[in-house]
Amino acid sequence: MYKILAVDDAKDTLLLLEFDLSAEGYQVVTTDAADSALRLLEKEHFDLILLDMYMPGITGIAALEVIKKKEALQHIPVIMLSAADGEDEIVSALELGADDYVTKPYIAKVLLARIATSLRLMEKNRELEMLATTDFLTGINNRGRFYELASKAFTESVRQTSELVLAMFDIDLFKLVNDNYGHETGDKVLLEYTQLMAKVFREHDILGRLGGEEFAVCFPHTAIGEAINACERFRLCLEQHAIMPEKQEQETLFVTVSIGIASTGIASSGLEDLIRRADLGLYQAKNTGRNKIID
Ligand code: GH3
Ligand code: MG
Ligand code: MG
Ligand code: MG
Repeated sequence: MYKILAVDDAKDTLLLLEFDLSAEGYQVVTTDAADSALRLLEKEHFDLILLDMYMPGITGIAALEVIKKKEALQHIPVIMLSAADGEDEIVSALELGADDYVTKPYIAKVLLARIATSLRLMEKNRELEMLATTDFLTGINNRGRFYELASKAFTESVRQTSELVLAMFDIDLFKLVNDNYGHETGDKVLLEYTQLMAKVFREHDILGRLGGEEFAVCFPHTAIGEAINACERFRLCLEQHAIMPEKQEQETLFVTVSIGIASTGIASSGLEDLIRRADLGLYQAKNTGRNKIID
């Protein structure tokens, strides 16, 4: 059920909105001031906001600006509601990021149709965002999304002077898996590998598939020793994890992984430098026998 926040200083408008939206099957929360609306938005999730333009205190327009600047809120569709139908007002609301504009007194049928349209677009955007940021085969962050999240975590770690660790993973001799067991089994290995990763690492560690059989994990607020322990746990789990090939006559198979690790602990000049050092470790792991971690 979609949850809509209706904000208007006129009590009669709120009553009408509550009646019309509930009748349509929406969950409605109403409030008569922008500041309390902003507080509600901090605490609860809403799918859409109906926002009056003119209210005493913070105006709807000012609240709209705040909402559209906040990363956590800017994706929520906002429909402005106002008795004012001056063209400049409509244009400025839309320019500030309002998704639609409805004049009061509103016609229930039209308002409901516009709400449905905004919700449909929001769902489409969500779906597109998911497709653009998720790796299709494994369902974890793709390369672009991983670097976006790692970069944010890096900036945060600099601000808080807390340690951040980056680890690069490359499955050993993976080409042989494809050659000996077929591409489908190769895909199955990648999938089980990812599931194992998700199980071993913590919720707030950032996982990503960089491409092919290359993965990365970013550990925010983590000391290098802790990250090495976690990676070692993963390396051992993987080594012991038996995978059933697609063709049943073939024997179970095992894969191993090589890992390079770098930390912001030793004077780090940026995320690129961290990646370069982790890559260097990975390269050394590959060149000195594989199935190991080098920091
Ligand atoms: P190394 O230990 O040196 O990393 O050897 P390797 O065989 O793992 O390295 P190489 O880079 O030569 O081979 C990677 C292979 O990964 C080649 C490619 O066919 C395979 N691969 C990449 N993406 C996928 C995928 O999505 N599915 C499957 N099944 N195989 C993939
Ligand atoms: Mg008003
Ligand atoms: Mg590779
Ligand atoms: Mg490899």
